[in-house]
Amino acid sequence: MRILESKFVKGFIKMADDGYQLGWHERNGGNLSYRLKPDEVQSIQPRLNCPGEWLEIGAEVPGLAGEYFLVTGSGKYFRNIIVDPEACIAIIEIDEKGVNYRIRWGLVEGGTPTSELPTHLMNHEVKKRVTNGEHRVIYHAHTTNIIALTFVLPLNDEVFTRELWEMATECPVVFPGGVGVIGWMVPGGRAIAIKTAQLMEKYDVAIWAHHGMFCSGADFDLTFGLMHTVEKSAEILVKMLSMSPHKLQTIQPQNFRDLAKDFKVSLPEQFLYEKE
Ligand code: 2HA
Ligand code: ZN
Repeated sequence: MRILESKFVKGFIKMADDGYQLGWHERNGGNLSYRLKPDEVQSIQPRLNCPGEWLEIGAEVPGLAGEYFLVTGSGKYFRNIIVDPEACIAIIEIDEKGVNYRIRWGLVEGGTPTSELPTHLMNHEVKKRVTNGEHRVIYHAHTTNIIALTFVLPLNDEVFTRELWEMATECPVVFPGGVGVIGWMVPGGRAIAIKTAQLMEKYDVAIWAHHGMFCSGADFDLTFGLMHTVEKSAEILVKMLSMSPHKLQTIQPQNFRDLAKDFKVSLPEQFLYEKE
């Protein structure tokens, strides 16, 4: 099967372009990665390039030994992915120890995988384990409204989750586990990868203060939909706070408990605290 005609590559490119169209990927902002299924690796195997040299990931991910990922390239612009995917994205293979990778397809004009490769792969390793292999997509975007909120809300999981849940009834159903938040850190390295992966043990959404968001999911639709829902809710909160610092009415803790029962989701009580 020609790589660019594979369903997973088409889905990846569409998702990247959808994010660009929504304004989440200025310049080279954001990155995306997908863990291939064994039958997808098999279907494209004859079209992969001869293995090149092994390069360091910058993190250890033994749980991903031998896996293949489709990833965006470092410094590449999301807006160019749809017009020239082979120059902007790559398929990489992880070695048997989970410490090196090599490029097997793509980045035809040169380059390396996303600068956030340590965070992507550490998140994948956690999610592969805690979801029994179900999650395959990790997505990082510079979502305007979530970033704006990191300047005015306290940087803790409870406040962010609760305020986002209150802004749209669908939110607690779409992300019943809540969202995790980390304070500002230098991006691109192992330290922020470790912190983010810790949040991914528990959440499908991790917010990086003054930077953006990471989402994890089983497929492109679910992961994009999650990012979109969280960011939409943040947009409503920004609008609400711009009109008034106070709510005249809102969704109350007991309303959430009633919703949880009918929609068969479990909402941790940690997020349903009473406000003064
Ligand atoms: O430039 O978004 O976090 C890519 C990024 C780094
Ligand atoms: Zn970023």
